[in-house]
Amino acid sequence: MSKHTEIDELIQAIVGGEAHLSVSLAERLIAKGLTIESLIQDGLTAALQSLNAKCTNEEFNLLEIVLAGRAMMAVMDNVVARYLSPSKTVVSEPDRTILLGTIEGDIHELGKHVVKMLLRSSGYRVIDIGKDIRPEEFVDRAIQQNAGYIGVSSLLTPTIPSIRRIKELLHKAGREDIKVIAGGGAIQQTTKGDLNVDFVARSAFDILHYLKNLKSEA
Ligand code: B12
Repeated sequence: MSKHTEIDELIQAIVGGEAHLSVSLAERLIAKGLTIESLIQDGLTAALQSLNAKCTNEEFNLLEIVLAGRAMMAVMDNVVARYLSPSKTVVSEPDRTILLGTIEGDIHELGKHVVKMLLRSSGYRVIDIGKDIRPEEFVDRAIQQNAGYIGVSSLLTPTIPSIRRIKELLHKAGREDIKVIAGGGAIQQTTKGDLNVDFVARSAFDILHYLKNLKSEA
């Protein structure tokens, strides 16, 4: 069976909420040489995205979406976690510390979990402050925790004004040195100017490339 067909099979298993099957299909794909990046993007994220139509005001199938989310997380915890390099010594310096949360009005957090896992396995100190978080809290907590970065996740378009506020508040506090990175479905078509942030990540891996580039520029 081609890798392409097997990814489709994995997508079907996740959409069907079959956690055990999803884990074994993902393991087989990795054993055949699929990269972790492709597993996350073309398998896990694509599976959840295909549930788009089940998550509208007209049709809202909570059970189906929740089961698919669990199957996705089972693959993250049982397969992806094993293949990511074990977290190196975590340094709590600002340029290795990221405060991560989902913006106010939004309770989506599967994408945030993926980002957290990837960053931690790359040696970053990640402070996850949860979902439905006010811009003020992002800023206060980032300052308290001595974080060099704020990672803000959003899957709902109406949250954009709140995202824009984070940088305004940082400016008021005289802390524009803290960089704001936004990611998540709702904002992938926007620019950093639209969101008033330093970087818009198109995927969880994008933030790793961004941080690496910043380091090599420094
Ligand atoms: C799962 C899901 C839910 C679940 C969430 C479960 C959970 N615990 O997270 C539940 C059922 C609760 C839910 C609820 C709702 N949902 Co919903 N949901 C989805 C769905 C199907 C998948 C999202 C998902 O988890 N994808 C998988 C993850 C891995 O992908 P991701 O989040 O995009 O993350 C990737 C990247 O974007 C990136 N990333 C994400 N965040 C960040 C942050 C940083 C810093 C970085 C660097 C990267 C990054 O990393 C990830 C991996 O690459 C989407 C459909 C879609 N097309 O996305 C709708 C969707 C997001 N939902 C939608 C809606 C409308 C709702 C509801 C309002 C529905 C309702 N009628 O109540 C409520 C929202 C309630 C609220 N106040 O938040 C809309 C949003 C439309 C819009 N643009 O505003 C969508 C797009 C569906 C649609 N019909 O269009 N939903």
